[in-house]
Amino acid sequence: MLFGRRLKNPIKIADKGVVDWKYTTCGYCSTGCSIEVGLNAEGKAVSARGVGDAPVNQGKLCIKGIFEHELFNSANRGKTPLFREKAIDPYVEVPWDAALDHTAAEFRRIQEKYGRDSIAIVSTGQILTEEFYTLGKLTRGVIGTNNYDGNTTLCMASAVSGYKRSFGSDGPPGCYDDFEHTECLMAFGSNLPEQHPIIYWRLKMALEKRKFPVIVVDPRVTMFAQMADIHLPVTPGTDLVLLNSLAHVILKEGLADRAYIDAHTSGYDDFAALVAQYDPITAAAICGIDEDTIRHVARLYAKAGAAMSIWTMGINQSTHGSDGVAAINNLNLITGNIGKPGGTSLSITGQCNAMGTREWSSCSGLPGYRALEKEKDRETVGKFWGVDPEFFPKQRGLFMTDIFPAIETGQIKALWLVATNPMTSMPNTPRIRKTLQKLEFMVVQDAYSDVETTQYAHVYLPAALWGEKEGCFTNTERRVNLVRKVMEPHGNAKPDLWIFNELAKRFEQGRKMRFPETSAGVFDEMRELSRGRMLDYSGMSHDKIEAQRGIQWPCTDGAETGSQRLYTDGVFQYPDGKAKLLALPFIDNNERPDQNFPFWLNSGRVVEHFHTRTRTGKIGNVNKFSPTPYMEMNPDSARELGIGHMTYARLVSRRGFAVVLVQLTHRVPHNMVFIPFHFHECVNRLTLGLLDPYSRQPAYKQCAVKIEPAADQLAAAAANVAARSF
Ligand SMILES: Nc1nc2c(c(=O)[nH]1)N[C@H]1C(S)=C(S)[C@@H](COP(=O)(O)OP(=O)(O)OC[C@H]3O[C@@H](n4cnc5c(=O)[nH]c(N)nc54)[C@H](O)[C@@H]3O)O[C@H]1N2
Ligand SMILES: Nc1nc2c(c(=O)[nH]1)N[C@H]1C(S)=C(S)[C@@H](COP(=O)(O)OP(=O)(O)OC[C@H]3O[C@@H](n4cnc5c(=O)[nH]c(N)nc54)[C@H](O)[C@@H]3O)O[C@H]1N2
Ligand code: SF4
Ligand SMILES: [Mo]
Repeated sequence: MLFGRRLKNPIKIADKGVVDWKYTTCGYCSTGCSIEVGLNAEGKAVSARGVGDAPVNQGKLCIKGIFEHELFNSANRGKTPLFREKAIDPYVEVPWDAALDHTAAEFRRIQEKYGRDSIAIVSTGQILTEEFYTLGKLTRGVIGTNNYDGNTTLCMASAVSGYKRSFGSDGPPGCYDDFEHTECLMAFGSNLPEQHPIIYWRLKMALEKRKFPVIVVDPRVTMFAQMADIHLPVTPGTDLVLLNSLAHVILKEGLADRAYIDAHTSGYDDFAALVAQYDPITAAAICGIDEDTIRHVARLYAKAGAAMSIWTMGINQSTHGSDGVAAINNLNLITGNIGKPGGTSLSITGQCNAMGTREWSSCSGLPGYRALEKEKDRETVGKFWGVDPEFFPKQRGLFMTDIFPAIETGQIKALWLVATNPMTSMPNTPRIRKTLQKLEFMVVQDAYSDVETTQYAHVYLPAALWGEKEGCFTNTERRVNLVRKVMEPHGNAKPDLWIFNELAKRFEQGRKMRFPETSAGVFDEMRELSRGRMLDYSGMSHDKIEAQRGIQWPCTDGAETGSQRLYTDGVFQYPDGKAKLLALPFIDNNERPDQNFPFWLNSGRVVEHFHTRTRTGKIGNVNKFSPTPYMEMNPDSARELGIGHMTYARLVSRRGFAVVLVQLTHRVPHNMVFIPFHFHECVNRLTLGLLDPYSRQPAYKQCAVKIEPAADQLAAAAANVAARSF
């Protein structure tokens, strides 16, 4: 007799006819998985697989990575530059020369008429590091506007700011290997299983070998919260109160690491005086976590031999984003958990190369974590590039979130968007639409011609996508990995590096400077500029990076490989070598639910989609699992309002309204709804986006809405379909 599998049809893996596998690095999230793309005999990309000996993903990929090769042939890729005189005219196709000549001429005209800073450049966390470096050189050294920033202000700015305030520099100090050593993990506002599935898999692997407590702080019962040992459903926007209270208990009960505090930190007295005010009873009333649980978690964390914290957007996207990050750093400093295996403060980054832009794009300063404010840094970079240091501004200009209001007031007349789609991703998009219509000149440089912003632009420049060009990405654990060119660019699209170099040639100053044509040439410049610095790249080369499947900085010249952790010697980047313990009072400044707008509106992501869906919305094998904008709503609140499962509801905020399909679930509490932000004309029509005072990052996760059943369900369904199409 035959049993089991032998009775069933054997599993057949279709032979896709792969004749060549090409090494590259995933272009979606910051996990940094090594991928191989399979090409068939005709040179078509037909498959993708994880790289088995890659330290990050060890052969695994998430659903986005598995189907990433399908991007090469996805719909509505930009094929050729587009141009129109007025933003209401139809576009015409033009050759590259014409598009670039016109762009450079318009930039010059506008700068001559309104001043150097009347042009704004907003980039991304999704192009290659060599491209970031070159865009920085073009912006800082040639075009010379100070209003230059990236979408990382929507994403990582609070982490950057918190790291700088605590440690004297940006740079996540830990690594994934810390899961193997930690004795307690606390995650704040991070939905790791969906947003960083392979980092989550690393955590699960560590937990299979050795049990340690996992504590998840999130107002929603996410997939991560469901697997946690302790879930703390914090009141939105009050993590800072919880963190101050944890510190309160640790100090009061004598659980702090006094030796570490004395040797490696400053500011203890002010910090201790501040947290003394956050006793668990007072804190519980604000943050919604009961006093006993606060005490229990504080003891668990402080008594663990090594404890680590990770966090993502639940912390960063808040009016206390930067303070929240600094408070997490405080927690780890007072327990001696920085720079040791399993003890760290690890910001989980967002986009594939959000780290690359922080390190090299010059958005907030100069390359290699240099500051515009420092004369020595201006001189070093000026000399290296062949630019008069006096040409550089002496402090950073506007953040992305301040650039749009400056367009409204007429201070900024031209905007160049590189790989970002603010018409869907910025808060309060009805206002962004009106803002973009005020521009005299706008350029969109994107891999897709149907990106919503193209509707408001004068010039569209089609960019080559990940895998159609070569260069580096840096991931969450500071690992520099290599994207090899797998495929020729689609149609007449060009790599961003080529576009930046061609534009540089169209300015007199650019012709005097050196702009290497190849990304390896650019990488050589970065190596030189990084030599001896914290983010030392001097021991890396493209080939060495590929051979090791990624190298963590610092990697000094001659070193065999990189370094897993920062601050292992307890020496920080402040002049006195000490980290700062910061006193962080909580100021309740969010828009909160009230009688008129009784629900918290929370927003975030789902595993299948990436951001504004320009890519994942076109990959059938991904889109089919999450094709429709929807809202998570608590069944009890829905019943009270007469709203049924899978019916449409109308949400109203003080900014606007949106119609969404309702999914009833206890994942969200009674007074909260959650909407993935991936869909155009949906959640960001409602969001307020109050800004963090340090990082200028919007508080996307907290605003107030009211909800009613949609009167006309058929019309609502039609609107819903429109929101998911391109
Ligand atoms: N599939 C997929 N993966 C991605 C992305 C994607 O678009 N799709 N994007 C990448 C990028 S750029 C980023 S930045 C990351 C984002 O990764 P995550 O930050 O993990 O994802 P989000 O869903 O935005 O938000 C995480 C959680 O924050 C919680 N939250 C809301 N308010 C609060 C609060 O006040 N306190 C706390 N503690 N938590 C709160 C939300 O309930 C939500 O569950 O993901 C990256 N990975
Ligand atoms: N409500 C709400 N809003 C949010 C968030 C939230 O949690 N809630 N999260 C925020 C966060 S964390 C982020 S990071 C932002 C993301 O916001 P955006 O940056 O606006 O989102 P993307 O869709 O990733 O836009 C990137 C664009 O780059 C293009 N692109 C991809 N690769 C390349 C390339 O190599 N070259 C060029 N030139 N173009 C390329 C893509 O086609 C896409 O149009 O959204 C923010 N908005
Ligand atoms: S986890 Fe992130 S980097 Fe890895 S395959 Fe998925 S999207 Fe790509
Ligand atoms: Mo992000």
